[in-house]
Amino acid sequence: MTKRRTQVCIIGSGPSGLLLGQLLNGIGIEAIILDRVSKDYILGRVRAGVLEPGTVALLDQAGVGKRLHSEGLVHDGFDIAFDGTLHNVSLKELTGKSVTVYGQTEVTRDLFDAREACGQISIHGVEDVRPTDFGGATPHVTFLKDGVSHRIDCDFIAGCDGFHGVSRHAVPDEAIRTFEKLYPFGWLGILADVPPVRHELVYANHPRGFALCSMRSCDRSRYYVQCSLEDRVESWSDDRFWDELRRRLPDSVAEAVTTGPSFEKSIAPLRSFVCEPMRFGRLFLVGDAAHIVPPTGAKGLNLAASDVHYLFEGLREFYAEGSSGALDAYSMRALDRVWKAVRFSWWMTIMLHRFPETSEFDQRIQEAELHYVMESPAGRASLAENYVGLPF
Ligand code: RFL
Ligand code: PHB
Repeated sequence: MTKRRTQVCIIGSGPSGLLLGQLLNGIGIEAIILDRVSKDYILGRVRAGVLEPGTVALLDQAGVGKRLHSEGLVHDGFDIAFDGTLHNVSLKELTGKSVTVYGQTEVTRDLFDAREACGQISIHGVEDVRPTDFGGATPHVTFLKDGVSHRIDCDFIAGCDGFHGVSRHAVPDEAIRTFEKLYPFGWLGILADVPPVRHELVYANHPRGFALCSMRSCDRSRYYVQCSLEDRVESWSDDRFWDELRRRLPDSVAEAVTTGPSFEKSIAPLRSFVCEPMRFGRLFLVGDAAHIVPPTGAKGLNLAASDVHYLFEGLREFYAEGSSGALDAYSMRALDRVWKAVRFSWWMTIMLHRFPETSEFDQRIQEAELHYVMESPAGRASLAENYVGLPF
């Protein structure tokens, strides 16, 4: 068994792990990052697209904001479509803030580049990763790489290994509580190199189901339609997808959609999940390892960023001042913001999707909610305040 030592062992090289690593590097704290898959595999995942201003500020703090500011698209609002009409939500007027459309793939690429430039150690292709002894003062992580056993001793373990990772499962059942809600549908998403239909996002509520028009750049579009959980990607030809998308949009928008061949097509189920607490001795869960939200509120990546902020502040204080106050507060501070984003994502999801077997009463309630939110200045302000992200 080979042995080494670091200050923070980070499990997972997604946006949470990489961002935490970069912030720590900026103040001279050493971290080793482990991931079971390769960098190319991670960069091949198509996920989030909308960054809150707080996330952008944190990426700036980590020194990786340059390309984001030159290539990201600043959006001052978005549209909600229902009853065949577009209703604009002006984030700028309602909150004074904007969001930035810049794909998670690009955020991750920038973080990988920065990590390579600073020469910190990342190990990919690891197996059988085990966070161990985190209840005491001498935690360590063991893993296999190319059949050889390794051990990393550290001060802290950051479990940034996503919903299917090992960190959460390393915690004894009696020490953790989980909360989960599954939604009876998924999102079928495509990427295509065609200009976006509008310069801002369109979230559409339609009798045939939800649809979302998003983008990655001025010539790359990201579109989604609500689909059944039984649907298979193979049964959705590009033509079928474009037809279905256009049917769910107001006529004026549908007519303006530019179609073309898709180069990515996938189905994601929708889920809300939270585990409590998010800290177990010297093991901290961060991002999707601790919580999942349906993508309707565009919150998953942004919540990962706020967790990273709280943990980074705790570690900074610990190493600079020898105080564990902010580390002790990590779980409480993170969960307070997590539950508010879980609530917002759930609310956007139930307001905008068609549920199988909805009663006429529930349908009328959904319609009344949409009308109320869009007509009431207080309703719009609440929507906008949550969409740009609550403070952290
Ligand atoms: P990630 O990105 O899942 O990264 C976790 C990393 O941990 C590694 N890993 C392990 N490493 C070592 N040992 C193990 N045993 C390991 N198990 C796992 C994995 O290989 C991976 O590299 O979690 P992180 O960093 O917390 O980041 C969270 C975000 O990725 C996530 O919240 C968002 O992408 C969620 N999400 C979306 N969020 C939005 O804000 N807007 C969106 O439009 C949006 N679309 C999506 C999404 C998530 C999706 N998933 C999870 C399939 C669309 C999809 C399809
Ligand atoms: C995306 O561009 O992938 C995206 C944008 C907004 C959402 C969800 C996904 O709410």
